[in-house]
Amino acid sequence: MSTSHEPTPGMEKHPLFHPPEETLRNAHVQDYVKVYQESIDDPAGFWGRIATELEWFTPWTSVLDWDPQTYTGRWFPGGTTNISHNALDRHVAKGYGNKVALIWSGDSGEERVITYSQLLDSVERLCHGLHSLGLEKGDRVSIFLPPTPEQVISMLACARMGLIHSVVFSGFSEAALKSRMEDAQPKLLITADAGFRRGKEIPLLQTARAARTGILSIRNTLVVRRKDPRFPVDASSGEKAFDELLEKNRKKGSFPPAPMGADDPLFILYTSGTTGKPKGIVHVQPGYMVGTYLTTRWVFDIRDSDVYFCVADPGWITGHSYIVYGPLLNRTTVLMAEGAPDWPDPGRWWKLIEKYRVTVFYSTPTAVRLQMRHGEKWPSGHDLSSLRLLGSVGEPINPEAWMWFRNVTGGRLPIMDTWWQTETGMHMITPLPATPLVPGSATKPFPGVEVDIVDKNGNPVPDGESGLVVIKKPWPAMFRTVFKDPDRYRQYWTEIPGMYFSGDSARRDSSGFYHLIGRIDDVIKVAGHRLGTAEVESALVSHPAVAEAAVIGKPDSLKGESLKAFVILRQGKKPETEEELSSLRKDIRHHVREELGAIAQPDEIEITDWLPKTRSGKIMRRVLRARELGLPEGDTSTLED
Ligand code: 6R9
Repeated sequence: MSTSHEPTPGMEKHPLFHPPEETLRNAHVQDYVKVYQESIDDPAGFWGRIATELEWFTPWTSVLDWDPQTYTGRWFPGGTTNISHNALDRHVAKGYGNKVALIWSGDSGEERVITYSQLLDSVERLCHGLHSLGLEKGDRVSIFLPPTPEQVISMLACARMGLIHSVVFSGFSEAALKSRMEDAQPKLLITADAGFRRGKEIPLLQTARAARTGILSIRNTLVVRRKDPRFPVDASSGEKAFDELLEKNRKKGSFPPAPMGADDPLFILYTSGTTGKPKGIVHVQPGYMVGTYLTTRWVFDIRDSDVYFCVADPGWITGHSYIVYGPLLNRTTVLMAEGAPDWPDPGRWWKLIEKYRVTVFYSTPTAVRLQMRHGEKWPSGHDLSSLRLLGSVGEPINPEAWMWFRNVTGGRLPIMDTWWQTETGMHMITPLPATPLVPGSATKPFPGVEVDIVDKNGNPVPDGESGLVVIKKPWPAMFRTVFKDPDRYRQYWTEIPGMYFSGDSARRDSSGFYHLIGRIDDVIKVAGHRLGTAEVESALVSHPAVAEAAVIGKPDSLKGESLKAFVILRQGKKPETEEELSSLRKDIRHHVREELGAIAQPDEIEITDWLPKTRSGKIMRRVLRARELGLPEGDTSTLED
């Protein structure tokens, strides 16, 4: 086998990289081909064996109960378990209570270190507190917090009691938080007096207070006093201080974890789809637990000595699966950073890696490209020798960024380019540390996962040609439903009958490597954040000057994709001067920020008199995009004039 520095020639247009000897020797999975084949030949045997590595209160009666009529996969039916028990108590009982669970680095450099025992203690105290507030299994709790230990504690406490958490990214606007809560109907909202980013204060509580008005299901708001430990909460509207609730329950002792079965939800996470309304993706405890446990273990080759750093925010699925649940299930020391990668300077993350001797670094293509712009002097100014594995997620990573990431971290580390989705809950197409790599390819399916590239009718397309990415068999961390919207769940399985359709396109090369291309639906990934064009359009048309709007994604050298909006103005709203035009554009951008949040602001706004539409009145974004990018327009026979 060649060494890490010697690419194997002849592999399509990219070199093939092999893992360093040390990685190969220690990898949990040494022989991918064999393990994969076995997992596909006997999926129940495979997943069943993995599930026994975790603790169950009652054993399952079968591994999978699949209903092809409703596309419902019940994993480990008959069994009960609890993900917080497996992420906390299990380790403490085995004598790892003093192991560090969380290292937190705040926006302005504050540090907190929390052991597994301490984390369990906080979680149990919060459970007692939530119990005293009358919360019961199945109740929803919305969590609108910055990435802080309290966010993790809140998620785990909900999981322990069987409450369904719905974490809302703290960068979202009042309207975005409100619409998610209107759907989830939580009994409790957990937020903070403030968040911080680039040294600036973010008034989370103000946003939360405004968003909760009119949502009658909410009885209490729990306020983390992140900025001011003496901040006066408004008791008259049901606000309570998070720290006081924990303090009050200091001596209450353990809180028994609720037994959670195959149908019991762990969380709802809202994500963008092709309509204006985000979908509440529901995950259940047992299957999600097994899927995130194993993928974290095998993809990152977790060992007890690891310090694992994932740059996501728990407000997104990556944070749920690969900051909180997967790593803690594996008894990992997790480094969690609040704030921006380039504040106070572009060395922020590299400095953290050096300081905490990080071994596994899970980042994003946009962050890598941002670091590329700042230049090699930032990573090279730090001792990164502790690193042994890298990861990437959220969007395709271009080979140039892949090579840069590898080169600035010593030129020998394997990069796990993990393809997956909010819906899949866990990694689906991903390298393992011991498998060969092609820059820009997520390589091959994870064991137990059956992927294919097909056409619209579900027929496999030949290798080398692009097609639609489908999953052909159920997998443990699959989502259970779309909250209150079973039809939308069904659509995932009926668009290409009998298979789960991801919305992505890709091609598989002659060596079986998958090359992800991007979404083929009206979902855009801007800096790895998932946005629906329809959501942004409905925010645009709610501006008083806007009559109609269409949004497309354009290739962007930093963010992967950027947003361009085409806008038809209402009669009489047309600006007369350049100055008026520029101030109107600013105002529209600001309006979208207020409606959805900063991540959804269009990068470009073009005022137009015409939008391409079908005869039935649907905007043909495809045509707009082709014109914008100078590409062939494809079939325009349905175009109106
Ligand atoms: C985990 C996450 C899912 C969409 C997915 C795809 C894109 C994610 C990728 C990737 C290429 C990768 N995506 N990882 N594309 N290579 N390694 O991002 O979930 O926010 O639901 O987005 O992200 O387009 O369909 P989510």
